[in-house]
Amino acid sequence: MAVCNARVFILSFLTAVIFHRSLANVAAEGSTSEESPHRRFEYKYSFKGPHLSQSDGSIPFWIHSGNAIPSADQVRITPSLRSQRGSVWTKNKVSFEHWEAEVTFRVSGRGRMGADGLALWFTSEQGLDGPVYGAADTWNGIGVFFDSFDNDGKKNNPAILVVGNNGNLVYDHQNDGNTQALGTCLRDFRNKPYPIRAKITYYRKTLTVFINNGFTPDKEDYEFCTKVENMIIPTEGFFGISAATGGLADDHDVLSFLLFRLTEPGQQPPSVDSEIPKEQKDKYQEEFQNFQQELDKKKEEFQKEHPNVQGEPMDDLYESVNDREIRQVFEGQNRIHLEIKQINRQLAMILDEQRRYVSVITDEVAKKGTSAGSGQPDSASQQLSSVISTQQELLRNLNELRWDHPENTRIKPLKLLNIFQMYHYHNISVRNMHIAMDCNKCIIQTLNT
Ligand SMILES: [Ca+2]
Ligand SMILES: [Ca+2]
Repeated sequence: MAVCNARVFILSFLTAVIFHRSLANVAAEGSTSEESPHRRFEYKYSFKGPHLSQSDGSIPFWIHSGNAIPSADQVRITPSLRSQRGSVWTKNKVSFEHWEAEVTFRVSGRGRMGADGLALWFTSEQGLDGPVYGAADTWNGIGVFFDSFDNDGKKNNPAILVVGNNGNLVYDHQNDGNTQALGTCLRDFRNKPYPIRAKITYYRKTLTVFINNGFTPDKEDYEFCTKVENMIIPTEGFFGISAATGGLADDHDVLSFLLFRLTEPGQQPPSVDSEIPKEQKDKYQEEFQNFQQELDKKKEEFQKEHPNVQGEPMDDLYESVNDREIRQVFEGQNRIHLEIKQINRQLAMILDEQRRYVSVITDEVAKKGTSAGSGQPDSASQQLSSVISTQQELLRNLNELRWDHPENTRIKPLKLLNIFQMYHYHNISVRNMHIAMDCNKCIIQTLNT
């Protein structure tokens, strides 16, 4: 009897477990479409400052070729010289089913137009050198191109395009890959106040490109650029960034490349230890220790050379060239803004004074008019009337000027030229107002004598 009871108990327990699990599955399946995938940073396929390169000029886990120059806080893929080609590639192949890459870069040059552009790659082989933005043609995989130069003259560059290739396609450079692009969007990515950020997601066979156009310091300010569905890419391949210049030349600087492995919700992301063979782990450990020792040595040297700054946080001591330029521009704008505010206050004071003078003059004229009796107006009072109407005109202009003031319209960033023009205009106006005021004083004195 006891055995029978136990069986019934086990059976009902199992039924409950199965029922519960199936409910859980239904819930999980119903919600997978909204849940975002698990995201894990992959340092072996990434680089970023402030210690991007090692003392020998190499980038840990990456190789660079051509004219690329790695430094502590960026990789200059090409300098702004004619006919340059450079690239960086992961040393090892990546075989993630889903991934996301975040790339931060600047394309800058003195010309109104630049060339040729920058490309992000995921390809079955490293395209170390070649004619497609500094990398090999007839690649197998995908390229996301930031095409600066308008080769076909259709006025549709700078543009961003996604081009897939199975190893047979020759890139149509002369037509800016027009007929080969699987997705495209127009974005001017050159000479922006902040670095451009591109986020490329390959998830469930869909490739999506988001762009942060470098107008704000907000890192998450991404806009949708393009999406390619049912995109088949090699199951394993190398990530790369390449760039090239032509007759025109831009600096193509990459500040960071960060790779994330995506795992669908409900699936267990593989543990880090299980996927790295022991010998490789030892090698990385050794590389890391060397790097650490070198860093400590550098720190010591720095502290010896700069005994005064010991103990201060290291990050505060440095400022990159770009940070400095942006800071200077903003400080300059701020100063001009304050000056214009000051001028506006002066204008308000002058306006008040003008009103007072006009009323005094009007009173005086009225008095003289009554004392002269009801006869014909003499030439003196006619002159005074014309002075008064001029004064009223002046008052009206002043009022309009105040309402045109940037305080009322809000200064738009980077319209420095306009602000300078406004500044000079206001300055001249203030000088004229002062002359007008002196003139008023003369008139009142004349009237009183
Ligand atoms: Ca082009
Ligand atoms: Ca074009």
